[in-house]
Amino acid sequence: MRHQSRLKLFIMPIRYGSPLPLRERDRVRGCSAVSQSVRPSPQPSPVLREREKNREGFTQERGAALVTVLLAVTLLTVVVVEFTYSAQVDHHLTYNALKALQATCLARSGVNLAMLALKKDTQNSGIDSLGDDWARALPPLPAGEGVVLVRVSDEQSKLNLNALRNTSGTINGRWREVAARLFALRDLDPGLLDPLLDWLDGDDFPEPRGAEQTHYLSLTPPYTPRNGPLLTLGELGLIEGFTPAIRARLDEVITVLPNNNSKINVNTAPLEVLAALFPSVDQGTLERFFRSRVETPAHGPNDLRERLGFDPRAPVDALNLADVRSEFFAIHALATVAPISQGLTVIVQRRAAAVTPIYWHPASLLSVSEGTT
Ligand SMILES: [Ca+2]
Ligand SMILES: [Ca+2]
Repeated sequence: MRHQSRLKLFIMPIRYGSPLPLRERDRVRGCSAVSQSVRPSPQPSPVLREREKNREGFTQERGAALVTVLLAVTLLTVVVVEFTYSAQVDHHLTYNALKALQATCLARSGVNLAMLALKKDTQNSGIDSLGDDWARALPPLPAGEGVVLVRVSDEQSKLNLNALRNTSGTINGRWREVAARLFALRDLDPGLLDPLLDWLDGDDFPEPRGAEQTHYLSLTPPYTPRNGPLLTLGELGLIEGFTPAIRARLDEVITVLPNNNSKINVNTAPLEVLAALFPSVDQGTLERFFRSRVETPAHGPNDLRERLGFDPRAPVDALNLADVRSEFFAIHALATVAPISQGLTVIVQRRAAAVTPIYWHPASLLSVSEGTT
């Protein structure tokens, strides 16, 4: 019986269709794998080789297509990024242009407001002084999205360079002396006046240290002197010797006006201009007048003569170059519509109750701030 049961157990695993125990089945599979590995591999048929070759070719084509797609995606990404950047730049440019236009319009509105103040001032008194409404420093005025700062200054508080030239084209000796004293007070060589006078006068004969057409035609590039009234203060840069540094030192005491008969307003002129105009008046008297004129401006030639200590009956030539009212003013406007600021300076002429702009130019922020002090 024991032998029969052992034989039965031995026979059972090899019976067809009967399940093998797991351990036995793995052993049989292992033997089969070993037997397969040691079995010599048969030579692939030509059909299999062709199929294998096709499969490799297909794999290579798929790789090339993937690279192409990646390149296309990269290029599209670059184009989209560039387009987005350009769109943003265009947006900022348009935004800034709009704000600049708004700021310019606001600055022009500020100029119109100052012109109205100058027009109304004619109804108040017959004199112009630093105590007038137009001369007051107003706070910045809000308007819509922006703010505008407006200041008015008296152009006749300065020496008008065109007054050095008579209408006939000759040089005015009295104004020449005033200019020479003013240059000296500013620590500038009065010899600088010579090329300026040659630029203004109608002849072609140079002053001792001057320069006429022959000199300017020898420059690179060559140009000819005006031989007439200056059109702008910037024209000084064309005149021999007037470097930017020298022009900067004269900036607060000289101007260019179309009228060569304009006088200096003693109620608004800087102390140096008064000293150049009245060299015979001692410094103490001039300073007392300078300090008192805001509260008590000079009302006319006789009042000025008395306050400066002149003899009531003695002729004083300098009094003929002085005035107590003004015809020319400069309006400085600085408008800001964030983030853009625009500056504007306008020279206006006031006749009776009419105020007319005669010269507009964009002003740098620096020049506007200077005009506001
Ligand atoms: Ca000349
Ligand atoms: Ca000359």
